[in-house]
Amino acid sequence: MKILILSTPVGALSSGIGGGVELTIYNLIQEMQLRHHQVTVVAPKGSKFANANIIEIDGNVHIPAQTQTRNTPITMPENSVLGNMWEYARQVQSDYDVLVNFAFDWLPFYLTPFFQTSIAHFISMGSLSDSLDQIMAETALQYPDNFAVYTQAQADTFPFPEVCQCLSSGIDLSLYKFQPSAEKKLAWLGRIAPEKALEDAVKASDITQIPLLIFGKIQDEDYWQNIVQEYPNAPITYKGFLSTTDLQQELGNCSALLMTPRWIEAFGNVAIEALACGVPVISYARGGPAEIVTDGKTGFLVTPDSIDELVTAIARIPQIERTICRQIAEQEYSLQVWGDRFEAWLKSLIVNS
Ligand code: HBI
Repeated sequence: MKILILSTPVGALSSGIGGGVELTIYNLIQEMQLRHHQVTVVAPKGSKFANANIIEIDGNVHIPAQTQTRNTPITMPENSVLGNMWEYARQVQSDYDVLVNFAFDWLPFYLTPFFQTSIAHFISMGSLSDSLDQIMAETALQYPDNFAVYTQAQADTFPFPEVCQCLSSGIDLSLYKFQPSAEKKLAWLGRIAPEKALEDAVKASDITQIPLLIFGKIQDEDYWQNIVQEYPNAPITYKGFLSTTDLQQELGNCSALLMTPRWIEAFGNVAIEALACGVPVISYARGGPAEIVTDGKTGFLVTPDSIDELVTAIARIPQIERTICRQIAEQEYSLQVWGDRFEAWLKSLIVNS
């Protein structure tokens, strides 16, 4: 297949602003190239990925949808990078068998009927706005095979769950080394922004006085500063936005990963990264992580927003077998298994002209 991937307009690939969708796009490129498909990526200027064919597009990035309210009108910045990306796609579409959209934005959905080449829409978050839900639902009505998500929990947040293909996610397990034992440290991993509720993990660290290592891009500086000021005695260390190689080394040395999503996390790639290192996951029973973690086996699922239950679960970490965590990652979340599902979906959309 000749595949054209259109990235998120919120930031350049490898900036970390795109969060989990950056990892998904990177993995898709690797997996499809392994399968001898031709892959080209259209992304904002400054995007860079190892061994990927990236077409960099100029223009202004979009406001992250999760910072808006449900009825915020759709905005198109002047010289929108998204508009420019899709103008490029319009011009070259006949060179490709399928286009894959990763933008969580109004335009690509609206454009679907105007394109001759099939557009596969991969939705990377749960429902965030009424106007986006509406344009997606209208498009899904006409193109019911063209919508895929990570999890059923994510699909259920939209008015069209019945047409969503749940592809789950996967990671390159060869990049993650299993560590059979760990120090008495906790980890938190992800974009540092309100919807991820880092403050809950910091509070749990403050209560237990167990060191908490924090990894990820600081997307909201004020939010981060408020947490630091509110919990001066919490034993937290900000480790930065590390490469996978460095991240997995540090993460694997932790006794558990804390996941505290305030929103319906579409998947939670960080959960399978932890499991791949043998690290149990303690998460709010909400969204994607609730479908990834098996309570009592690969970690613990606690009542959403209950810090007391986080603390109780932290005391139970020794009950989890770290080898089981790695085994589950290998059985359920390898790139091969995920790549097969994604490839089958794309193939199903190619209209042999
Ligand atoms: N916001 N407007 C907009 N468009 C996106 O593609 C987008 C976003 N916010 C976050 C985001 N993508 C990714 O970080 C998540 O899909 C993972």
